[in-house]
Amino acid sequence: MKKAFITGITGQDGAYLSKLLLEKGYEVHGGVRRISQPDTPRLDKLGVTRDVQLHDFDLSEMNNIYRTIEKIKVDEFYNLAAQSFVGSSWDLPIYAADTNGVGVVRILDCLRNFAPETRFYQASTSEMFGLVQEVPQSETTRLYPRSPYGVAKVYGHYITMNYRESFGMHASSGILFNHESPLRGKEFVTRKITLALAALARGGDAPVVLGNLDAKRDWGFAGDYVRGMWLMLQQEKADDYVLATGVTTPIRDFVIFAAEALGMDLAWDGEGVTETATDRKTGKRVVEISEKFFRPAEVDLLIGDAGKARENLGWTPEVDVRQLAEMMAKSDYDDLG
Ligand code: NDP
Ligand code: GDR
Repeated sequence: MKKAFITGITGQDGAYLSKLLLEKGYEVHGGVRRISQPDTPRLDKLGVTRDVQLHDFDLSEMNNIYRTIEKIKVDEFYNLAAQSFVGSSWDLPIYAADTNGVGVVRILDCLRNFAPETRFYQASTSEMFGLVQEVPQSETTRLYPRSPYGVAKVYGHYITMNYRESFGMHASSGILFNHESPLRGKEFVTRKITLALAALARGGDAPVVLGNLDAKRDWGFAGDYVRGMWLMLQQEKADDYVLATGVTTPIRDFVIFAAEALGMDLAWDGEGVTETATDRKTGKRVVEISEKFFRPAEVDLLIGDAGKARENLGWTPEVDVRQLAEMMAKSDYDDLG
C-alpha cells in the first residue's frame, strides 16, 4: 500500500486529493494547523475524514516539519498548504513569504535529510506569470509576479527545481491555473458569486459586491486538477507542468453563467464602479461594485497552455467554466435549502 502526506489537507485541493488517493488505495496522512476551530468541513463533505490520519503541522515551524517527516515515512509528499488568498497577501507580505516561500525549503531540506526517495509535489501557480510576458503561458514563460503571494510562490517554485537539480530529488512543480469547486473558500470570487446568487434565489435580497469585473481567469474544476498532481508524481522523471483549460473568462461572464444556472436573467447598467446588474424577472439588484475589492496590482490575461501535461501525462480537464459555475451555484442553492 502506497503512503502519501498532504499539507493543507483541510483546504479545497487537500480534500479532493485525499479522496482520489484513498480511491487508489493509498494510506493518506495530512497536516493540520493547530487553530481554535479544529473542524474539517471539506473532508466531511467528501465523506473521507475518518479515512485519513491527521497530524499537527505548521509550515512556519521547522521543528514540527522535521519531526513529522522523520516519523512518517511516505512515498509521496504533496505540499498544498499556503496562505492562498492573493488579496490578503498585501496585508500579510512577510507571512506570505514565510509560508509560501521559505516553508517549501523547510520541507525540501527535511526530505533531503530524512526521506530522499520520497516524491515531492509543490503547488505552484499561474499567479507567478502575473504581468504576462506571453499569451498563452507555458512552463517556459518568463515569470513576472504581481502580488506578495505570487513573489513568494516564485521562490517555492525555483527552490523545488533547485533541489531536483542539486540533489537529484523527485520534486515536481505543478503550475496550476485557477481551479474551483463547491468546496472553494468563500473569499474567492467564484464562490463569493455562487453563494450570494444562491441566497438571492432562495429569497434573500443582498446583492454580491464585487471588484474588477474585467479581470479574466482560466478556470477549471479542482477535481480534474488533483488528478494532474497525482499523475506528475507517477512519472519516472520529475518535471514542471502547467495545468489549465486554455479558455479565459471575465468575472462578469462567470456571474452570468451562475445567474443562468439559478434561473435569473441579468440586465447590466452603468460602468466602472457604478456598474450594476439586476434580475429582470424579480427586479432584485444582483451585482454592485466597490473599490474595496480592487487590488493594488492586477493580473489581467491569464490563459494557460497545458500541452506538455496533455502529451506527457495524458491529462485533460473534463469540466468547462459554464459547467463549473452551474455545479457551484446548484450546490450552494441545495445547501441553503
Ligand atoms: P485553500 O486555501 O483551500 O487551502 C490552503 C490550506 O493550507 C488549508 O488547509 C490551510 O489550513 C493550510 N495552511 C495555510 N497556512 C498554513 C500553515 N502555515 N501551515 C500549515 N498549513 C497551512 O487552498 P487550495 O486548496 O485552493 O490550494 C492549494 C494550494 O494550491 C495552495 O498552495 C495554493 O496557493 C495553490 N494553488 C491553488 C490554486 C487554486 O486555484 N485553487 C491555483 C494554483 C495554486 P487551514 O484549514 O488551517 O486554513
Ligand atoms: P486569484 O483568485 O486571485 O486568481 O487566486 P480570486 O478568486 O480571489 O480572484 C480572481 C479575480 O477576481 C477579481 N475579483 C475579485 N476577487 C475576489 N476575491 N473578490 C471580489 O469581490 C472580486 N471582484 C473581482 C480579482 O481582482 C481577481 O482578478 C486564486 C487562488 O486560489 C490562488 O491561491 C491561486 O494561486 C490562483 O487562484 C491561481
